[in-house]
Amino acid sequence: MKGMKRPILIHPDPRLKKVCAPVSDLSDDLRRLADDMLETMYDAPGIGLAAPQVGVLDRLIVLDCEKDETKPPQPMVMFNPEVLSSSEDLNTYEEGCLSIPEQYAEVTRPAAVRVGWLDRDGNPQERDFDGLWATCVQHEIDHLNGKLFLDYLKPMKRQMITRRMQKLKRERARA
Ligand code: GNR
Ligand code: NI
Repeated sequence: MKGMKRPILIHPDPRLKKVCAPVSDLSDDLRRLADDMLETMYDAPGIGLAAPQVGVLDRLIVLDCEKDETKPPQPMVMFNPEVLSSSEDLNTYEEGCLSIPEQYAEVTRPAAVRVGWLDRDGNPQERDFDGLWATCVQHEIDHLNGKLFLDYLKPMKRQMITRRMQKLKRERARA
């Protein structure tokens, strides 16, 4: 159950722009990857993580948006997640991304979504999400389609953040 921490890719990286491949057989390797992603997410800390953020181009996301530390954790593992329907009403959240550290921007998305996926045993699941869970699951599914929250911003702001990240990566490479 307990996974190992993996390094998180920082934008810009070509792997964060790829459309990820559907998972066909749920192997032990894929379940281990899910455990590693949860470990990496909790360690960061973050509320979600998509496989491409650790360099694996498979359709797998993990999330836990339970913010109340007095409640038990609610880890979720979703293979091949799909938005089945979206509410007409929208919600704006200040989003961040573990692949774009310390940069935040408001993004507007459907306030509620119905999502279908395969759980870690390969059983199909379907559930409605709202609030932070709805925002997070949409943010994670975007990652599987090579999309970052930056893609919703005005070009000027996107370029400013991308330049900051290029600088951060140069500095990290020197250190
Ligand atoms: O940890 C995260 N926080 C967050 C806050 C608002 C909207 C989306 C997110 S997801 C992010 C982790 C991450 O980068 N997942 O891909
Ligand atoms: Ni992200």
